[in-house]
Amino acid sequence: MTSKTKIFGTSVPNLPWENRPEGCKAPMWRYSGNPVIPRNLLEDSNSIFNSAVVPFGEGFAGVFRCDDKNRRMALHAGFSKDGFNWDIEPGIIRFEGADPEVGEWVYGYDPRVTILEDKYFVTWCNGYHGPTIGMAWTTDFKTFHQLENAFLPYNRNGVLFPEKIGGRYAMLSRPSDTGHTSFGDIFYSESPDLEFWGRHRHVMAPAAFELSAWQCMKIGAGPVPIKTSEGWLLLFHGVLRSCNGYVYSFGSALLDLEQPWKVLARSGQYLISPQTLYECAGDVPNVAFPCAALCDAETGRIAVYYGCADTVTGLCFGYVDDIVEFTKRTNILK
Ligand code: BMA
Repeated sequence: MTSKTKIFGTSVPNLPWENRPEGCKAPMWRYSGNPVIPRNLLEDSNSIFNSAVVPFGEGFAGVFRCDDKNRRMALHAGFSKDGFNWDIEPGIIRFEGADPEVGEWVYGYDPRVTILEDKYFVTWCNGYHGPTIGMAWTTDFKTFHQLENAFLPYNRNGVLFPEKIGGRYAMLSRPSDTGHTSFGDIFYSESPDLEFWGRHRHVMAPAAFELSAWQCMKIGAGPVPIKTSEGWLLLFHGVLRSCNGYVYSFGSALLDLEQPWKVLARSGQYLISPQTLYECAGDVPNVAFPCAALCDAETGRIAVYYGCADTVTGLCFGYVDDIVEFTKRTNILK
């Protein structure tokens, strides 16, 4: 099958995949074997979720958020031949080479991995007098070279674009506070060298409650944006404050290819909201939090890894054509 929407990227014919279940009309559907990664894959893990994977060698590699049984948040490398069965290293990633001021490990969570030029860049929520965006690169998922933090605290959901835009490196992020932030807009920043970030631009605010309640309290970028002929396809999480706490769902937006702070379309409906038992029950109930997408440019297939209830990792699937059509059909922008 060839898609109408072109994905500018590589073919990943072996991406983990399951066909759309019979009778399902939704643009994305869940893997029947979810959760794809259980909470106790490591002997000492309390939970494994909000994690990032990329094609690597003949298979896949990733950076995983594993909270341990002390409930400390840390990052672990992992490898897989098929994207379903993962071997996660029991030891936490020790980032090397940073200025000691920045390199002192406090905590790390919610990683993203971007393939950029000839390296794999990791961005994550890094403890430095509060949460901010940590950065490192690797070529083998064994040695990780740490860079300066991209921003001042407090910030979360730093997501690096997979190429320079207008001659500069580009990142989305979500300024926040020290705690369970009750606000949050997505911003765009540029850098000439991956160290100094500026030219900050506003991308999206939460939606009006009356328009799209699942994303009315705060929003944050999810997986690395996917470059398509219709714009950058961004999956993002949105939060609703219910009488029973926060509810995390995710939807989609299309951003201008040259000026990604300009939003072309934004879904009013969610793609996935917490509905299954593993999304609704766990350490933090009612959370679907995407951090990675594998795409096969050849067929337009997309596989998304998302954290479920801050406890396990789920996998869901869709075609780029259906997700782009859905984004436009349910668009809430005037
Ligand atoms: C956010 C982050 C995520 C988490 C979510 C729900 O603020 O801490 O890691 O999945 O809350 O608890």
